[in-house]
Amino acid sequence: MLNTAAKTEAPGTEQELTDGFHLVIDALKLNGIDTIYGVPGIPITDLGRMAQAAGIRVLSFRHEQNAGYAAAIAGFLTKKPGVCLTVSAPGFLNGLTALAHATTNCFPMILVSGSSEREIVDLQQGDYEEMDQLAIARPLCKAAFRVLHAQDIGIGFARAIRAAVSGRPGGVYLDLPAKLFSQVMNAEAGQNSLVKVIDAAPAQIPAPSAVKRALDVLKGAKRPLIILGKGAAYARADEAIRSFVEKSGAPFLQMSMAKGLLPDTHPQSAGAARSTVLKDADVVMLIGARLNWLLSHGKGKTWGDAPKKFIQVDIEPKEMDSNVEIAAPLVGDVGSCVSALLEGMGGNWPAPPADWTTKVNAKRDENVAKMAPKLMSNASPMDYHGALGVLRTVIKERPDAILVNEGANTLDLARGVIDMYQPRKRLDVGTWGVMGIGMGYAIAAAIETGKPVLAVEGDSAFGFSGMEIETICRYGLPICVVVFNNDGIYRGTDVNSAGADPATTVFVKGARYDKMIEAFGGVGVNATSPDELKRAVNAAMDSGKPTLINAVIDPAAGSESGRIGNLNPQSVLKKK
Ligand code: OXT
Ligand code: ADP
Ligand code: MG
Repeated sequence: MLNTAAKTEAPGTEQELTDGFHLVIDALKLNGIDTIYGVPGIPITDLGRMAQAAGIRVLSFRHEQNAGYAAAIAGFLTKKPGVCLTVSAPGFLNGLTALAHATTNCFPMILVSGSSEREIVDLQQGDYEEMDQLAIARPLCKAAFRVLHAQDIGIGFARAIRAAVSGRPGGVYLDLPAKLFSQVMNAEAGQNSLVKVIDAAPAQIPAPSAVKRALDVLKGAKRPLIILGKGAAYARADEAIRSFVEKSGAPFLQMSMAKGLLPDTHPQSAGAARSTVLKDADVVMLIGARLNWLLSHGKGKTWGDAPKKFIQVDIEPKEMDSNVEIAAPLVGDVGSCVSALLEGMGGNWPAPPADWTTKVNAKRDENVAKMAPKLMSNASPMDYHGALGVLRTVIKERPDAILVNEGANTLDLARGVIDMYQPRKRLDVGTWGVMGIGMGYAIAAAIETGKPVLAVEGDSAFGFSGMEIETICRYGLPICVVVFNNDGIYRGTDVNSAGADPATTVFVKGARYDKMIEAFGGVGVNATSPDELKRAVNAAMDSGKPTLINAVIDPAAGSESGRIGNLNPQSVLKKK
């Protein structure tokens, strides 16, 4: 049942009317969008209220950036565009980082912002929150549209939805000037102007010749490697991917947000032999993964000197040859490509040479054995491995839970320690390494999946979105936030030898983040040992109550920038 505004006052004619408010809501509902993440304010406060009254879930955040991250990850989790609703100018700008993040990470998201009237903006007459938002958004997203007339709302939303989810998913900006909402039109004409998007993300079927070429290259491999990226996780072709990987017999590497497509404990997993497989593989098959900085651009010492052939499965044709020559480009959606590959493999497929898989498995088992004792550490204050060993067990016992993770050491060490068992359960900083995704991701993960969420946060990372702890308590979400508190960024021991100010990377010593959540009625726990951490996390996951655990980590335990310290420029001048 769509909304209509009111009966006409026009003398002598009985007609039902609708308006921009109602048409926006109808357009969203018609296209199955049932959740909005945002921050109220002029000119969209009433839109949020009316959307809520019409049965759309409207989650109000404390900062638009976090609402935007929630919308972005909602898109990744649901394959429907996540919607972030903001006020004009400052609210819009706060949402931009998330819009750009969604676009960079190929998450479907629509940033809907109220805006000033064109006639005032174009004459720069100094409106309330005046800004040419559409022009500013356009370079940062996949597509950007503005709607000026109520009868165009249907088309506007249809274009935004299709742009967000078709082909390579990404962020879309939709600009709604304030006066649009109160524009009135005939209700029937209004309904007829709405568009239910048909086949918004059409399958992109690969060319049979490309499938054959890819299989020929893979068959010729002596040391094959399959790399699964978050595009493969997004594609929701889990069964086909698993069957393909297992049929190939090749070792596989899962990028951070692809972990769990196959269990990290799978016999073909090479996650714990990363350096070896990247260096020694002679054929590398990328499935929904880019050869960007996370894979050292496919060249240099990470990849060793031995010549390699790359096969790449990607929905974006322009991704091919982005960094190195792709010998077998396979353009299409992961589901269609992997199904075609499976079909082309026929009944039996030659296993990779045993000397390769034996070597990889030996290296993996050696690294796992090396790490094992570290995970038993009972040090207090805790070191990273002791604390992460606890959380590794929690996720193993609760594979349904969603793990949100950000920080530097807290991120990089958790990635290798916490095995994932199911797809789309590990949500983290992604391609840009963005700090601040934590609470928005945790909220959307809880809302969109109904599953319990464990957010493992560096204390600095948590600080970017920590005020959303109130949002989490307000909606009573089953989110357990564990703040790895090492008193600072990377560690808490840096000293400023030049004066009284603290060093640039340290925080208040012994801060008690657990006290924050108590202000909003949540459960706060201070954990100084792995045992205390284990009890607190399990209690939180069992209770489903919003919980914040301040995990006291040794301030000296971290390293600068975690595992990417090499990216820091070094001054060649002698330190004064
Ligand atoms: O094979 P080898 O021998 O090489 O070993 C590898 C694996 O085989 C092995 N491994 C295992 N061994 C045993 N068992 C198991 N299970 C296992 N699994 C793996 O381990 C090694 C390493 O494996 P890994 O991790 O897979 O591989 P590697 O080599 O690390 O992979 C390379 C990369 C690049 C793919 C990987 O490192 C990666 O994905 N890195 C992501 C890095 C990233 O994005 N970091 C976040 C940004 S850092 C920085 O920018 C920060 N800032 C600045 C800032 C940001 N980002 N944003 C904004 C808005 N403002 C500012 C800030 C402020 S981080 C940060 C906060 C930091 O402070 P916090 O307090 O939050 O955090 P703490 O550091 O804890 O204090
Ligand atoms: P990771 O960081 O995990 O390696 P990236 O974000 O670098 O992953 O790469 C994801 C890739 O997946 C992008 O190039 C994107 O075009 C591609 N992609 C996203 N969705 C699909 C899909 N459904 N089918 C095929 N490729 C996809
Ligand atoms: Mg820290």
